[in-house]
Parts: sequence; C-alpha cells; structure tokens
Amino acid sequence: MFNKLKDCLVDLDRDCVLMVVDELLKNGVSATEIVLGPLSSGMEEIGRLYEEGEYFIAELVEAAEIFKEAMKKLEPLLREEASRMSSARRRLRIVLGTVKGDVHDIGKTLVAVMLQAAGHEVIDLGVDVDAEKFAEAVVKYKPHILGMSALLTTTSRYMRKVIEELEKRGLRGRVKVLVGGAATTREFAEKIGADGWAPNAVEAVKLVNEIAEKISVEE
Ligand code: B1M
Repeated sequence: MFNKLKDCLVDLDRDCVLMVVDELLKNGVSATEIVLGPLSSGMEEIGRLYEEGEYFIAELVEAAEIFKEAMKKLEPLLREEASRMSSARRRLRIVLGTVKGDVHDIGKTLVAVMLQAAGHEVIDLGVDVDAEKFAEAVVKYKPHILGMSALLTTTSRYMRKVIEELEKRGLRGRVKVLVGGAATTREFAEKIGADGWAPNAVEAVKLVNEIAEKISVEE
C-alpha cells in the first residue's frame, strides 16, 4: 500500500492519495511513517520527473497542494505522535525559516509542526527569509536555536551568509544553528559552520531534544 500511495501522488490523483492515506491509517500505520515514507518519496519522484522534463511547474504546484491536503488529515496525528518524542527536560525556543530566494515550505512546516508537538516553542518566519530578518529575530526572540531550510542548491549557499550576519552582529555565540532541506547534507552543514543537520523532521526533533538535554545539564 506504500507503493500505491506513492504512485497515486506521482500520478497527481488527489482522491486516490486521500483514500490510501485513510486505508493506511485504518491499518494502524503511523502518520509519521506515511509522511516521511511514501508521501516524501512521491515528492522526490515528482522532482525527478520535473528534472527529466516530463513534469512542469504546474505539476509541482499540484503535487504540493495534494500533499498539503493529505497533511490536513495527518497533522493532528503527527502532533500526537511527535508529542511522545517529548523526552527533553527543557523546552527550547526555535526560530525557523526557509532562506532567501526559496519558497519551498512543506518540509520546513513539517519540522515546525513536529517540534511544537514535541513541546518546543517555534517562531516560524516563513519563506524567503533574508539574513537581516534572521538576525533581528535572534535579537527579538532570544531563541536557543536558529533553524534554516533550503531546497535549492543556489539558496542553500545563502545559509552561510546568515551565519556570517550573526557573526558580524556578535550573535553567533548566542544560538545553535541547525540546517536542513533536500539541498543540504551533513558535510555541507559542517562546511558552512552550522552546529547541526537533520535529514528529516523526526531527526530534527531528536537533535533539538539532544541540545535541550545538554542545555539543562549545563544550567
Ligand atoms: Co521545487 N525544486 N522548484 N517546487 N520542488 C525541488 C526542490 C527540486 C529538487 C526538483 C528537481 O528538480 N528534482 C529542484 C531543486 C534542484 C536544486 O536546486 N538542487 C526544484 C526547482 C528547480 C524549483 C524551481 C527553481 C523551478 C522553477 O521555477 N524553474 C522553483 C523555485 C522556486 C523558489 O523557491 N524560488 C520551484 C518551485 C516549486 C513549487 C513552488 C512549485 C513547489 C513548492 C511548493 C511549496 O513548498 N509550497 C515545488 C516542489 C513541490 C518541489 C519538490 C517536487 C518537492 C518538495 C517537497 O515539498 N518535498 C522538490 C523535489 C525534491 O525535494 N526532491 C522540488 C516534501 C517535503 C516533506 O520534503 O522539503 O525535503 P523536504 O523536507 C524534509 C527534509 O528535507 C527535512 O525535513 C523535511 C521533512 O522530513 N527538512 C529539514 C527540511 N527543512 C529542514 C530544516 C531542518 C531540518 C530538516 O532544520 C532546520
């Protein structure tokens, strides 16, 4: 049924996606598995078809709409599941955004939803966020963590600029910087001087929980 769900999404068949999601839930599959499994790999496949010239922007837009519709059904369950990951002793404040030039928001929003459900406070700055806005948010909200998302190779480079802006303003020591998104890797994160990287929303929650543990031990 996982393959069926992926195929329904790749075929941009909204009704089929919603129906198979219901069936999987009825069969006891978790919302997290559904989102990070077939729905995410379906989006990857759609991206591949776009790269090969079989799909165009219209198909990417439609896929995003179908994904978001499935999320309406899955989000309350995802929250429930993520709340069970709230092992951290300390509730952290996280400022999160997709970097300048990038409007992809599905993955970033998923990360925000799961972090909130795991008990953390999230200030979501949205998409196309520039270095100044990130730095100002660090001053205004005093977060423990600054999280950046990038899906484009071109925009991922901008993450370094944000770190430089924090350094320029003497703010770098105040926050841990976490990065993620399809255009990033652990090596990339290390290279730009970030403190952490996560491949998906569940790993992002685990990483934030680990930082929360460290902070409560240090205090
Ligand atoms: Co775009 N797009 N897109 N697109 N799009 C990609 C990213 C692409 C890989 C497709 C491809 O060619 N294979 C490609 C980028 C190539 C590259 O640079 N390497 C691409 C392109 C080229 C473009 C445009 C330039 C196309 C054009 O206009 N010519 C354009 C750029 C617009 C812009 O941003 N300026 C564009 C536009 C769009 C739409 C607007 C149509 C739409 C987005 C709608 C929306 O987000 N509201 C769209 C879509 C849907 C995609 C694909 C198909 C799917 C993205 C997605 O939502 N995935 C994507 C293909 C792909 O990613 N392989 C593609 C599902 C989501 C759950 O996963 O976002 O990866 P993801 O998030 C994951 C993890 O990455 C991680 O956790 C999430 C959940 O597990 N994560 C973090 C994310 N952020 C994190 C932060 C963290 C930690 C983990 O810590 C802070």
